[in-house]
Amino acid sequence: MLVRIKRGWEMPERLATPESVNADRRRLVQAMALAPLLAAAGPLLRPARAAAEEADPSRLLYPVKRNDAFALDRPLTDEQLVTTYNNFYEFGSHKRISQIAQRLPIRPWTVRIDGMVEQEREIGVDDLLKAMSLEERLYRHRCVEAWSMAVPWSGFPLKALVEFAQPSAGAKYLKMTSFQDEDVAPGQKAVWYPWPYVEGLTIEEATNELAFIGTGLYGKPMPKQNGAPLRLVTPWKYGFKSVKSVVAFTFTDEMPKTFWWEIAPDEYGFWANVNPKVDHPRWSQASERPLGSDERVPTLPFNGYEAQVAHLYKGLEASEGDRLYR
Ligand SMILES: Nc1nc2c(c(=O)[nH]1)N[C@H]1C(S)=C(S)[C@@H](COP(=O)(O)O)O[C@H]1N2
Ligand SMILES: [Mo]
Repeated sequence: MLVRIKRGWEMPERLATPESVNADRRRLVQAMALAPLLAAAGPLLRPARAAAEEADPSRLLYPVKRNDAFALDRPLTDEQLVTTYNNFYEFGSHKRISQIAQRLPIRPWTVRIDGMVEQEREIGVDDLLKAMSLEERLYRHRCVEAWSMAVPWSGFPLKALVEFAQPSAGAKYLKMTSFQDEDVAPGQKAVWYPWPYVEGLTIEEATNELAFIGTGLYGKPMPKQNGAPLRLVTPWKYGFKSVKSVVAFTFTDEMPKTFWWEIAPDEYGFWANVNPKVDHPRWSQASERPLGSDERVPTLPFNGYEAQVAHLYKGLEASEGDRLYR
């Protein structure tokens, strides 16, 4: 995804390269200027970082037991890549946000459960973690920009949170909202984006066995750049559905207006199911580049999860058509 002045939209990495190269060059020049200072400050900075890591009270919960029902057809992506190549527009519209994302305070972290529920409530993330049974799952992830990864998430089924929330019978959608704090996240000063980042699922999708709330990665608490302390994981959909650092789960009978849909409704819709046969208006979705590889591999229908989720969309093909796949 790439921003030009007053307008945001996504591009394949290939086309985005010229601008990100310029931005990287600027950062490189800045980094070179700062290098001697940083080297001197290194010993001072390190204890602060260690203290921040120790401050995550969930660290003792990990690693959690792997659920072997969710296996992979490909090797896991290198952890170093997964934690340094990120999309998190709150911290910048490029991939190298892992350092600046460390600014995000993740404790205390309160999650609001509201809208069409038995009773609206707020719960601290550590109490929520205690109420849920954590497991590890190996999932594929396919970004709409045509790069992909395969990672071990820790967390709990979204279905368990829906049951915990006790939605009323009329609720049709679950809307998920990310944090908003422009003092922490400089990207949120870009007023042409419809902050906060919002995503949504139908209740049927949210209670499908694949829908997952990620709270950890590679047997450790979720890194901030990957969406600490909790983020959605919907592996059969394009990655932009998997909203990070969620602060509110809202049950509603209206289809939520999602972040990328508001920016470019013809390119990034509500459904966003992976389909190699339906191209993005500006590039092919037939193949993808696994992070860490130079070779492209074919993209699979529903990102390889057709058996688990295709039935969710059977009745919708006639009315929604290609909108199911972008
Ligand atoms: N709040 C928020 N969530 C987000 C995004 C974002 O910019 N902000 N980017 C999305 C996109 S496009 C992708 S591909 C994944 C990337 O997740 P990762 O950095 O853990 O690989 O996060 C998704 N969730
Ligand atoms: Mo993405």
